[in-house]
Amino acid sequence: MALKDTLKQKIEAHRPRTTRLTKEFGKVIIDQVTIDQCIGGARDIRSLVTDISYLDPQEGIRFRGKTIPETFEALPKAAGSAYPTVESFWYFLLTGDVPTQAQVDEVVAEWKTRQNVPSYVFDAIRALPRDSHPMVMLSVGIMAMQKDSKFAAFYNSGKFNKMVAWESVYEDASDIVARIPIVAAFIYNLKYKGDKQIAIDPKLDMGANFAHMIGQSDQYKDVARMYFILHSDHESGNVSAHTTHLVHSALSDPYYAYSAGLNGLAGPLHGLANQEVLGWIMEFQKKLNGAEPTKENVTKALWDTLNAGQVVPGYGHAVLRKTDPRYTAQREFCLNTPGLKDDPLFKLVAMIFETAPGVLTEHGKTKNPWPNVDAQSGVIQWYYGVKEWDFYTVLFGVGRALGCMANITWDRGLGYAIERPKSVTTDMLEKWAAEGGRKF
Ligand code: CMX
Repeated sequence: MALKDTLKQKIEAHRPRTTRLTKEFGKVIIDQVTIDQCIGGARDIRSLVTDISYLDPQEGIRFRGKTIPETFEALPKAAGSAYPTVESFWYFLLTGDVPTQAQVDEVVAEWKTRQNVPSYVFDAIRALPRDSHPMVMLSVGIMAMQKDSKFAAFYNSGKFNKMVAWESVYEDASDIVARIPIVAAFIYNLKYKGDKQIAIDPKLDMGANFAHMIGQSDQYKDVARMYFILHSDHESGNVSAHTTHLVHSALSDPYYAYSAGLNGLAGPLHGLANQEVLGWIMEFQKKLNGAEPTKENVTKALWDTLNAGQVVPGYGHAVLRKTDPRYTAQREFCLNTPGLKDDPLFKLVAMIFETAPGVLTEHGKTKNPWPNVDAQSGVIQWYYGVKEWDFYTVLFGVGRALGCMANITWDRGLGYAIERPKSVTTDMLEKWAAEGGRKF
């Protein structure tokens, strides 16, 4: 059965569960909110629902109930590769089912029909100053495509119907995930390769085609597949996923929503941390002035950063309390790739991994001294020659589109409400503090 038909069945079967929870159990209490959480970024407050992924603080992410190794193991692999195609992962994220090879082939074929990025999108990006950040270019590229939003057209048609609205979100979402690697490759070639563009190869799956379009080797095809899958989704509370969900909750279409999500991903405490990690490493190497990195000089560099009041990029997490399994998956990729495991940059990152948790623990501020996804990702890109590290967050953004788009398709399918938490004043907090809590 085609992906959209399978999804229709799944959404319709799921709807009564959501309806029953709100109608029969809507007043059941599942959490409480402290002043710390109110001032401190709503940390840990259970107020979002998704079945697409779940982040356990100790174990890390599960996509549709599967850990990263289980996901890679279960999904059909790209021809001649140890990694699944991004298209098979998309099917899995949307439906929770491991697709057959025939179902994957259908998605690959479907994405081909959606990859035709209008020329005005490229014109809009080209009109930006060439030294604009590539995340600005990506966000503008997504916004420029909004004109053709099928969801917006459906809303404006006068025939808008909540029960089927998800179908036009699915159409936009599928267009976005199929087109975003094409836009990203365009930005790469525009910014760093003198605007020498490479045409789509219609024979290739998404990851392989992205590798081809940025002029990469065959080996990089698996890097792209792995990278986009690993960065796809991290439940709903992170800045990019939450922003996308929030903006779409006002029935802004997927283009408005994901452009906003990308703007959040571009923050240094979120996705931009992968660029910051490489920047930090390069600065450190400059200071070494040709000397070998050692545990001692890495420790000193970490303390210099902390004593300057800065964060160590790639370390810490708002939810995780152990090494991010996305870090581990990339580290294993490095260890299993001859050449990469002996690469000096990989060795340095491995030494930071040995050193930083101890330094951060001694520093005593962060609740999680372990590395996150961003600590390892740049090394792989660098090794394969993608050395323009301000581009790394764009790669994150291509992957993150999968999770954000799958989530808002389900948001509409289940008719989730416009998001509108309540704010309070400082006077109110002081009053409740004096009274030992708010009286209900
Ligand atoms: N280096 C130095 N200090 C850190 C730190 C780090 N890597 N991580 C956290 N801290 C500090 C915080 O800044 C905070 O300090 P203040 O009390 O002075 O404000 C304190 O430790 C407590 O923070 P926390 O509760 O452990 O962490 P938060 O949930 O507030 O923030 C995160 C989480 C990721 C923003 C933070 O760990 C951080 O800034 N890390 C570095 C940037 C980074 O790698 N971001 C990428 C995260 C993954 C992603 O989204 O891509």
